[in-house]
Amino acid sequence: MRRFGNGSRFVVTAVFAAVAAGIGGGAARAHVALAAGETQPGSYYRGALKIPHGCDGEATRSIRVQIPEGVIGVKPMPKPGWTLTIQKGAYAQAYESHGKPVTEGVKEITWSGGELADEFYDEFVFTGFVTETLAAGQQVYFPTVQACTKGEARWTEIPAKGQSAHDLKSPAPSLRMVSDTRLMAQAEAAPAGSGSDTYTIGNLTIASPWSRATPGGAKIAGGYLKITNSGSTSDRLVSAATSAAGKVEIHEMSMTNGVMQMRPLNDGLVVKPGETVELKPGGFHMMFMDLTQPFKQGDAVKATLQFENAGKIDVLFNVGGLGATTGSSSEHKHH
Ligand SMILES: [Cu+2]
Repeated sequence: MRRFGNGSRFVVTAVFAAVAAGIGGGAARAHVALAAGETQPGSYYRGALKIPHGCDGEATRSIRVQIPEGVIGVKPMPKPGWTLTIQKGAYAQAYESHGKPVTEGVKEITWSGGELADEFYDEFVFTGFVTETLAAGQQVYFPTVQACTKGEARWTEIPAKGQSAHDLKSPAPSLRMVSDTRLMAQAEAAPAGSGSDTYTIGNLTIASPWSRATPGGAKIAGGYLKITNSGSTSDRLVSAATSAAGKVEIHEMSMTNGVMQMRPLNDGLVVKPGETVELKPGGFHMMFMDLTQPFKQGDAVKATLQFENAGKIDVLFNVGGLGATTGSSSEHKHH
């Protein structure tokens, strides 16, 4: 009964919201927006501005879009029947692209001189690189002015803190930064495997460390292994480090509200006496972050594990293929 009550209240709220939007005028119509509203920092992005209609029935004659800071190397796609102009400018900071500093680039694109009837739909496309100065969870905006035969529509509103884009009449097209944890979570769903390398330090045995090749542009990779404690006291994997990654975290994965999520274990991972703890896809794992270069199949990534009692030990993570479920099939480059 309670559930039902909540459900109907939600429906009522939704109806009110729709009515309110109607009063606002025009807001009930589709917005100018980006076809792909999410991307990963540190990756190339293809932006397609969707133009669902003109201005109050008038045909669209030009589209002008501003490029936000942090999106560099932008190139618009020419469009038959439209004149393309770009405005370049200095970036607020220098970025690195292919090992070279970049300080300026396209800040504004205009497609003009064409005619897109109110009854028709079209897309205006550009590509660019979304730098890692943008963080997951962050949103950037591409204010767009749509000029029509008569009048214009300014898709330039940016939500204030605590405000949602849904509250705005003419929101600027937005792009949300996502981390590739979702990508990882998918990979994590693969079954566990095992390698063949074994390391011993004190009372601990570390078996078959392995990882997976990283898909293009991915900056994180999982690390898997088994730790067996044959001693009589507890130990703890405190941290790990490698020159192959900016940092390494120890993660736990869990289902929360039907969504696979991972969180760092800031106190490390305890291995009780007589126990084996397995770091595997879908469970505890190490997360190599800010990779200095992609992990390729056949690589052996050296990392130092730090245990509270047993101390430090260097191990090699054998990198399997993209869909690898084990490191054992990969070449062993050591010895
Ligand atoms: Cu993780």
